[in-house]
Amino acid sequence: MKTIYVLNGPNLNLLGKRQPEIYGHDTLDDVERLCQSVAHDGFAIRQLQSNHEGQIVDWIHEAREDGCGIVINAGAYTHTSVAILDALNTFDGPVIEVHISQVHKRESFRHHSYISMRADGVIAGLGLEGYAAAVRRICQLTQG
Ligand code: DHK
Repeated sequence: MKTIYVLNGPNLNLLGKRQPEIYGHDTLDDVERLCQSVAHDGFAIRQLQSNHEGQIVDWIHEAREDGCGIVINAGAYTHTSVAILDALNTFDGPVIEVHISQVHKRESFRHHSYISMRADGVIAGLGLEGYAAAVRRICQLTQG
């Protein structure tokens, strides 16, 4: 079994409750169910969420050992975290960056992403479908 890490950063634990006009009404449990439903046979989803930068770094290190790919929505750390970029640069498999909202239509501080400097794909504004597309892409890239 190959494991795809689906990592979520700060405030995404409140998905479904937080600013639903931007992030929608679905929850992180819905994200996990969706990812599991689109993962090809032979792939497992390990979805995790933390409000703490170092915890996300630790999970990326864990993925170095156990993961075939990483889907990451680092929340606000996307725009600030060199530490998460450095951690992703230690990971050999594909990395897909996801944003639920269309960050480029929003405040200018959301237009820059440190994670994009490492990501093999970037998805923004597709809502939860972005996670599904990212999982499908990692399955394609690492199958066989
Ligand atoms: C989620 C967040 O929490 C924000 O800080 C990002 C991202 C956008 C999203 O669209 O999923 O700026």
